[in-house]
Amino acid sequence: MSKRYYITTPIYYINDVPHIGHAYTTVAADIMARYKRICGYDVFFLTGTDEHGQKVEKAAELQGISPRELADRTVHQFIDLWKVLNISNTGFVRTTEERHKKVVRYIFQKVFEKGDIYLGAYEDWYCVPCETYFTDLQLHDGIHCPDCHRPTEKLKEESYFFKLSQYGDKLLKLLEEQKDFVMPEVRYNEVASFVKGGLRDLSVSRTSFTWGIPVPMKANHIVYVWFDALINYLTGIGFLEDDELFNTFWPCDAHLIGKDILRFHAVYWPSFLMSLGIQPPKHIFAHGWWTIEGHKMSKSLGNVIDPNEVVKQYGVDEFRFFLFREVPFGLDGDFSRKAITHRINGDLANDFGNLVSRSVAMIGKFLKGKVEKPETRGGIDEHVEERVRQLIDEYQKEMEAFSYYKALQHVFEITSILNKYIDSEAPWKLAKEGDPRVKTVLYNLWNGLRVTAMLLYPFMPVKSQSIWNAIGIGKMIEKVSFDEEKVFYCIDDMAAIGKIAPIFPRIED
Ligand code: ME8
Repeated sequence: MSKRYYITTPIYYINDVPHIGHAYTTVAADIMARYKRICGYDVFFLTGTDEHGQKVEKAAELQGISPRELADRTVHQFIDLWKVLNISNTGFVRTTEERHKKVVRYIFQKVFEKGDIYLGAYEDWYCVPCETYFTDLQLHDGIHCPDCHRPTEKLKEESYFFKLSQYGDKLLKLLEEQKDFVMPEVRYNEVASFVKGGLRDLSVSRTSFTWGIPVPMKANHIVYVWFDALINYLTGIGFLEDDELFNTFWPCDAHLIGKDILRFHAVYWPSFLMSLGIQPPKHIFAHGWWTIEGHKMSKSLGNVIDPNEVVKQYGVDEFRFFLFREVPFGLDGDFSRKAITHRINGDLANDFGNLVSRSVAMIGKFLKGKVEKPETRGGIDEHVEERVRQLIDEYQKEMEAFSYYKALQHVFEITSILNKYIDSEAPWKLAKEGDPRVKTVLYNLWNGLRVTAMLLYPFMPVKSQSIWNAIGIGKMIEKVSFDEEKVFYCIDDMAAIGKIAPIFPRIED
């Protein structure tokens, strides 16, 4: 059986247009999906939109349209942005789809029949934007939401409850047995201490609005938007519809999320699944938050970054690359025009772009555009090849752990080694002296570039292909096998390489 990998993004609320934060998680998942595919995995990559709930109902009301109209309008902005960003998702769930509503009703009923959902009454402080209740003790300054700091309102309603309090020990056992269930470690610790603090039953229905999925046994109750939303991870791979697909891909390998929605994914979600007798996901990775030029991104500050604009100005691969080269994945980061310009000019135009153009020019001039298998090899040639091989292994280790930042550091160590190799071996001198080692050095450079482009492929799918084409490789990079390509070789069907336009033009400040 071939290797399988299932990765998801959160499903995004459609009360707002997509911004850099949504792009971040989705590109992160795309990077892993592309990486796993060239490592030989059959990948299912799911994203989608969260279209129910009070927040959406209120946003539609403000615009004077129905929630359905708002959803239909905004969902296209997400779909279009994913095209612009070259997102290679294989599935997309809208929570308003019939196939999803059917799954939610089925699961609610099942958990109810098991005795894990019961009818009770609820009175507490409710935060509408977060769709969450808080106790007096949790409130900030006695009235504000502890998460978003906006005012909460007192709400009393009849409600169905999920017996979350019964799942504390099971969750602790899961956390104990699977130390990488929640990543990175700081988030694992956060979840563990939350669970150790004791869990209260969770309200899983609302009667204060109507935009959502009615509870099967009492239609004036609407299924809590988070109970509804989390289930998309099952709907998307054919739960109740396509057992073969479902059994192939569940349990999910990785849910990628922002740190803001950790508790829903790492506490509630596995508890719902345990109640259903379905295995929990293997990993939940929670990343940090972006600020913009040092400020929190917010509509009122007018600093919300539209990824379409960034792409227009800097290029799609440059944007994708920046997001993961600038900040270790997992930590918070700051987006600024200065920082993205600095990264593009430094890493891409100078270090990598120059390496490509110098190498291509020399292969054109000294070898008539084609590299050949070397006849003589000196110590330094072997050393370079060996070092590159080690760095590829390091890269793979880091990629497996979602350490994209470190993986990219290894890639740029390779470019730095290759740049130094050119300077120290001076192929133009070897050519002038008629020394056959010129072939060896250019062969190593060509191979170094070839593997570097492949290592960058998950981050920069278009540019890496351009580099392969520029160095005479006609293959589609997305179809290759990582293991076959990571060794140094010489190809017979290499196209002769000639002059190329700069692949990474400099950005003027
Ligand atoms: O929470 N920096 O949807 P949402 C980094 N529908 N990432 C950010 C960000 C920022 N400044 N702002 C948002 C929801 N994100 C629910 C999810 S899943 C079953 C339901 C990213 O539209 C980050 O991934 O509010 C965060 O978790 C997600 O957008 C929240 O998107």
